[in-house]
Amino acid sequence: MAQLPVKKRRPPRVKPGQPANSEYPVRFPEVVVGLVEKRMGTSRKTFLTSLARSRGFCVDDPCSETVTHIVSEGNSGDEVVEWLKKNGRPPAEAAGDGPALLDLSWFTESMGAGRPVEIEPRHRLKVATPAEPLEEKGQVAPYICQRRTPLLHHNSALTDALEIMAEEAKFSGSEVRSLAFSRAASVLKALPWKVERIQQLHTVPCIGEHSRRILQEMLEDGMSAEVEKVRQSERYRTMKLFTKIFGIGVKIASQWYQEGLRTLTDLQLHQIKLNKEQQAGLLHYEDLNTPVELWEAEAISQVVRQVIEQILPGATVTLTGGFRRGKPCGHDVDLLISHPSEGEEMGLLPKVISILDRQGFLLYHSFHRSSFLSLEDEELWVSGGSSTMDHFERCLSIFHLGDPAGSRPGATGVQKLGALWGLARRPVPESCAWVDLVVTPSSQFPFALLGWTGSRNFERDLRRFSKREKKMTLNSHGLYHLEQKIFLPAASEEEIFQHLGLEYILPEERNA
Ligand code: 8DG
Ligand code: CA
Ligand code: CA
Repeated sequence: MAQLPVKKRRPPRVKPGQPANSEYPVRFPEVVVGLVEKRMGTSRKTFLTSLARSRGFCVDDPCSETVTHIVSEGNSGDEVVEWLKKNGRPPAEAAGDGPALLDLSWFTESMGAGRPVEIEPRHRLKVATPAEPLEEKGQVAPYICQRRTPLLHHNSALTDALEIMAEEAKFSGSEVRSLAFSRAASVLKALPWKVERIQQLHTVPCIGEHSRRILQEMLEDGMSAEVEKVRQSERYRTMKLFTKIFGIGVKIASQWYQEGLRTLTDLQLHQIKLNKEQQAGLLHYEDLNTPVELWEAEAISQVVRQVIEQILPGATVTLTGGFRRGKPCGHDVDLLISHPSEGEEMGLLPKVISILDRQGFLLYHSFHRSSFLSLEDEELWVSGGSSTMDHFERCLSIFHLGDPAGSRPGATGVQKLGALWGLARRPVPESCAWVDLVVTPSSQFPFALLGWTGSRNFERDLRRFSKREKKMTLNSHGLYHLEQKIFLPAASEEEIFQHLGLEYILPEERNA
């Protein structure tokens, strides 16, 4: 897809008497390098300056306010701070607020790569007296599963903008670009402080060039023209409308858009063929896109619990997904069903569905038999082993939440749920919600719980971390060591984190 026009950044001012940056076009306006002369010497500094400029880098006096990356050779961090102070840089700034203090290794790697490489801890010079809290100095872990990401954070205007860009990239079929924006949004959610200047992000990982440009616009102008253009575009709005129909992905929505369809009525007028799940999604479009509230999710859990209790006493029903992460509402309800004695859960779900259906709770359901053969099945671990799709017995259903008076004739189940409306403090209109019912054997329960709690970004990185850093495959069925060829059993989520050498992250801290 063609790139949207991007607001041009003015290159930093050149001080009188300094060699001009303008001899070569500036390719990375967000990075301004300052080379510290101490121990480097004048001639080497001149040589490195020319080299950097010929590669499109901006180089300025290390004591200038525009400098974002201060590079030195053969000095300790404290020596550089001292030198900067002597040469006119205020102490607080010299000690690390804003520009990163870097070893020459960052510079040489960047020259080699032909672009500013991401700053890693090994590049940074250690300063004995930090002037800022650690987080401000960029001590942010690179993987989402190593960070605590609360539901409420300090940077929602910025993350909203990046998430629109991520969504737009997904609508354009670019998963890679979408993920890059999503990762940048996730890292901002984990910062325990509000970003006010782009310079504060120089040591924060996972923020690519495009995200940085958007953030810079947002921080300087309070809005991003590029994001606004996406938000207003007919394509983005139509794609959003269509992909909110359950079972409609980017491919179909995009095809409809290209055929000139723009509204839900257009789909009906053109007699578009839909499968049963999509028909149900379209039929209840409004209701299903009205967020489910926590108390509704709890009422549904309670109904399922009561039905299960009749069939298999001792079975458990756990509310997972966003609600377990502390969200007050969600797009659906994710319920995990299990039983402490392995095997007892087999054959339970069809019976539960049949009772719920008889009692008038289900407006739609589709049952998926377990496609799980055994843990020893190599396919589950080696190729595609960390896919988010799992193999549990499962039922996707639309729950009728009914009306409080139970006015639907003969719908006793709805009346029962009506009694549960007692949980609500205000009148409840007739409504419905998607409910995912998933059955897991008890030995896999902790893995399923971890997998279904989300967020999707958290799960993706947890699996990426397991594979890359630990040579293990993690999915909702278990954890497998690819080199030792052994399974690592766990009785709780905490044990899974332990196997992976990670600090335990509470569900409420997984809102990446
Ligand atoms: P929301 O409903 O509150 O909007 O968000 P959510 O609860 O975080 O998202 P979700 O789409 O309901 O997904 C919940 C988690 O379930 C998510 O981390 C992905 C995970 N999940 C699995 N296996 C499978 C699977 O086979 N299909 C789907 N759709 N999700 C799965 O672990
Ligand atoms: Ca959910
Ligand atoms: Ca779900």
